[in-house]
Amino acid sequence: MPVARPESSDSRVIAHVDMDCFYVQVEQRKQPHLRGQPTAVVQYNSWQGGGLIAVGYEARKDGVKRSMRGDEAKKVCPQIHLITVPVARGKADLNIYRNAGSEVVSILSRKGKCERASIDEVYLDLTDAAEKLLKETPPESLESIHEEVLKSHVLGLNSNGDDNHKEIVKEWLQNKNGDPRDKLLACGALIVADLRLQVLQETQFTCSAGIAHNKMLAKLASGMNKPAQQTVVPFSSVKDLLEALPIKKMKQLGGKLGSSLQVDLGVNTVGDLLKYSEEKLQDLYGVNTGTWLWNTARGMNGEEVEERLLPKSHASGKTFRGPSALKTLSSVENWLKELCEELSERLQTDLETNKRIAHTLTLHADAYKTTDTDSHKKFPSKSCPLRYGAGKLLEDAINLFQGGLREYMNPMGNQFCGWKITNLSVTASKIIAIPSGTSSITKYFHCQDPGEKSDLLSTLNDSHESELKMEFGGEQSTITHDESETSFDRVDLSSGHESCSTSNQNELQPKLSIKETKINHLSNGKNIRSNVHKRKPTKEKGETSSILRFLQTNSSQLGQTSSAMEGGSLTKSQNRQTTNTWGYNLDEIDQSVVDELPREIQEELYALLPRKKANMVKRGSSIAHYFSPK
Ligand code: TTP
Repeated sequence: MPVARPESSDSRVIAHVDMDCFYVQVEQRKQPHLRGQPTAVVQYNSWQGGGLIAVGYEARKDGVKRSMRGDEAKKVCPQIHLITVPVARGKADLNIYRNAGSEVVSILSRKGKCERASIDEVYLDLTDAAEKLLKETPPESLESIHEEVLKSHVLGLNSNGDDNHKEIVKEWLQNKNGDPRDKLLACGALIVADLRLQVLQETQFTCSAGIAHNKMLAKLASGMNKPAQQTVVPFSSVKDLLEALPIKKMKQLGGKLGSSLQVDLGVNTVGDLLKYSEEKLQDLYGVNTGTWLWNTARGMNGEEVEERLLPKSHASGKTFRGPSALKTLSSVENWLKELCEELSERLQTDLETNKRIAHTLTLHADAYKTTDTDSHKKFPSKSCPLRYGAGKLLEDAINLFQGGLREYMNPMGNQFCGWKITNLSVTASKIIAIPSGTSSITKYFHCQDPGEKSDLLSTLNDSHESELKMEFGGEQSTITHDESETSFDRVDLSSGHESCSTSNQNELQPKLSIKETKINHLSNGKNIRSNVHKRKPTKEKGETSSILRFLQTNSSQLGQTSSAMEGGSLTKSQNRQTTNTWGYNLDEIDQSVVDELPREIQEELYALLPRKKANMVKRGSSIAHYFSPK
């Protein structure tokens, strides 16, 4: 459901950069003889030549489309080169594309806040850089402007690609009397052109970009002139741009909401929305969505660019079309094993490389019933706290699948037959960076009685290697990633998480609080999960259920006893460990050290010690200074 956010400022400079026919470019870099040749990348599925997932611009000129299969593309363009995506574990391995995307992100992030939105697109907030440029070397002071900037498309300028195009664009860029907001966009155009050239020089990839005052408009613009071009949306051109834009082309309106606007209100273009008041739209679609629609019709969007260079979640999935649909529990389990192994590898790599931990595992499936006609019922997505290691992932994924299947088939239905699975995926989400200073905490756990090894350690360490690798810089495993082999086969980097993150997921997510999730994560999933539901929902002072358990202070300082900690959720050994092994003086915690902790833990600390906060003094540079064993 779209969320309306107040327009933060209409003088922001936001760019959306999208790689051109990305997988094709990656393959052409690998095999340079394919450059300039009609080329397409096909799925790992040889039926009718495989489905096309990326089509080069030379092939597009010959009429090849992404909706075609290889055989059809060959008919339309006999000289086309069809490259099959790399394969691992019997399915597509998108590793090479993901790594290429990372190369690009590292370049694009040089000039401002950078949000990696998918495998091949990013948003940039270039406001600061543009303001600086405007102050120090405004475009009108430049003697010459790079060709790449002059080739920009500026919406609302009547250049129509004529011979004077560059002259007209130059005039706009250097207009001393222009709207100050346009001047900032002009600076944005200079910066983006420069970044795109750097991408080309350093990676050999071309990309296209949209430059506007907000994310929504920048995204719309980046696709308007492809490949290898950029489009600027001055404030004055927004109304014309949206007036004729088909409603379904707008981000977040491609689905049910867009259909409802069409069918129920007869709204076909974004401009058609202008005739509805905000109140009316709120009446029809709720306060948030109503306001969001009202803003959207006016080109207003307050969404911030989030600083994020890494994926928000990892997903591994596979589609089983036609006769390959899965019909038995054992075939589902076999595939879940493959998917969980792959997911586990990627989680380990993320942990080792980026020191990030995922907290939620979600299973999605598409299914139909063979026995009745009521096949519209969706297979419910199911989530649980994520435990590290392929074995545990598999165990949990199987449980989630069985839970989903029971619901899907109804409690009375026969769960062992009468269904077919056409799509299966496992997703790891809620990925949080381990604060830099805390990596040593897990090392200390190694020193403890092996019989009392914390479950945090055992989850991190399920493969018996991960933590050691993290501490001692062991060899990294290869990132392997795959998505389902359908048209939705997108790498899972976007905030929207297109392939797997559905609204369904949220609805079906067990209603556990953050605190409860942490308990599950840190403890033995099954036992603790059942305990969690028995716990009082309110948070009691002194009750520590997250990483704080491991960092338990001397009970005298908090006036907290181990029985307060038990709260039904800690195992005996964990209690012993936390009370006997760890000690620190809360009065001496340095504020900057607390700042290193994840936000929820900070909040927990402050909730425990509201009055201590002010007393925190500088003590050491790492959280480990405070949390070392006695
Ligand atoms: P897109 O950015 O949608 O398309 P593209 O980069 O191939 O082409 P364009 O120049 O029009 O932007 O997708 C990026 C990559 O994601 C694409 O190269 C292949 C992959 N992809 C899939 O695997 N499945 C899909 O359904 C889509 C749309 C893309």
